[in-house]
Amino acid sequence: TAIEETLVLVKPDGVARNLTGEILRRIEAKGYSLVDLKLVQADRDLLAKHYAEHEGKPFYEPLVEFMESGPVVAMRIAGNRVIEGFRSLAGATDPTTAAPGTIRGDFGRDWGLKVQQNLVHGSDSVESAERELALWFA
Ligand code: DAT
Ligand code: MG
Repeated sequence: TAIEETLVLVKPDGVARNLTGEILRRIEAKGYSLVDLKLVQADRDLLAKHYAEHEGKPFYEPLVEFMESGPVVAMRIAGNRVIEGFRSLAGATDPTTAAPGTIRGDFGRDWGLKVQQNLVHGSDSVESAERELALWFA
């Protein structure tokens, strides 16, 4: 087995649309465990560190502005292969093409805004998860 922990964020659009419970319900229904959870108003410094890999890309500024536009729910989630497993629950980055049955596929769509408002973030590797959990649950 490979028991892992991952960082899940319910982004400002997910919190504003009252989807936090539905997202957590899916995580728990899959059998993953909630280890820690908090509502956070992220500041620029935290978001710059969180999204350092995307600095300089055309969507970076609108992404950071979107992420600081309202509170996010940060969750520490544990389970066997949960990093890959949550990415699978979340679905593809673009909510228009994310498969039905996934969080982004079922609830997300292209709102015609500058940045994809795709409801959730999930760490993409063991290294990212360790780095991101240290940032959000310092
Ligand atoms: P993911 O969130 O699926 O890991 P990512 O790490 O590549 O995707 O990008 C981080 C976020 O940035 C993503 O959730 C939405 C936004 N984003 C990514 N690619 C984008 C693009 N081409 N246009 C607009 N926003 C984008
Ligand atoms: Mg990513």
